[in-house]
Amino acid sequence: PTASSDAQVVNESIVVKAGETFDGAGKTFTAGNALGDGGQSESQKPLFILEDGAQLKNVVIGDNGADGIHTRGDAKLENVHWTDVGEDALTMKGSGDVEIKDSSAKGAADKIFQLNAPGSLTIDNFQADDFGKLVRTNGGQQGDWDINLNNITATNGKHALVQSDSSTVNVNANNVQTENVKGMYKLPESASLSIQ
Ligand code: DGU
Ligand code: CA
Ligand code: CA
Ligand code: CA
Ligand code: CA
Repeated sequence: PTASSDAQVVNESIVVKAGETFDGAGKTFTAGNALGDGGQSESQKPLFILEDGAQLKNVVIGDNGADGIHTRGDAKLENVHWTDVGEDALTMKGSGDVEIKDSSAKGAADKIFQLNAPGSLTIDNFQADDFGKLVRTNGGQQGDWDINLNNITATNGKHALVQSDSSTVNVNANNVQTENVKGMYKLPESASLSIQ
C-alpha cells in the first residue's frame, strides 16, 4: 500500500492499552512535527505505543514515520505498512514476544526493527525494501533474543539483514529471499543461526 493523502496526523503518541486491539481499518497515520521529522534524530517519539499484550492491525504509517511503534511487552501486529520509515520502524522497549505478520516497510535510512529489550521477534510474510538493517539488537549489548524470520522478501539493504552484538542471540530464517542485501547476518561467532 501507499500512504493516503487524507492521513490522520498524530501529534501525541497513540497508546494501545494492555490486552487491547487497535484496528486502523486501513487508514494512514503520519507523524506531526511534535513527534519528530522522520529523519535520524534520536529524540523522536513514536506514533503508537503498544502496552503489554496489545495488538495493532490494518494500519499504514505514512510519510513521516518519526520513531514508528514502541512495544512495552508482548505485541501482535498484522497488516501494518510503513511507507517511509522514520528514525526506525518499531522498537522493543520492554521484554516480550512480538509477532508481526502480513506487513511491509520501506525507506529506512538505518534500521527497521530495533530490539532494545530481550525477548522474541517473529516475523511472517514481510516485504522490506530500501533499508539499512532489517533487525538490529541494541548496539554493544548482551541479551537473550530469538529472532524468527519466515517468508521474507528483502531488497536493497545497505548494511545487514540481522545485526547483533549479543553472544546469545538465536536467529532462525525460513524462506528468506534477498536481492541486493549487503552483509546479511552480522552476528558474534557464538550466536546460533539456522537457515532453512
Ligand atoms: O547505541 O541505545 O538506535 O532505540 C545505543 C542506543 C541506540 C538507540 C537506538 C534506538 O541503539 O538509540 O533508536
Ligand atoms: Ca536509533
Ligand atoms: Ca525514511
Ligand atoms: Ca529509534
Ligand atoms: Ca538511526
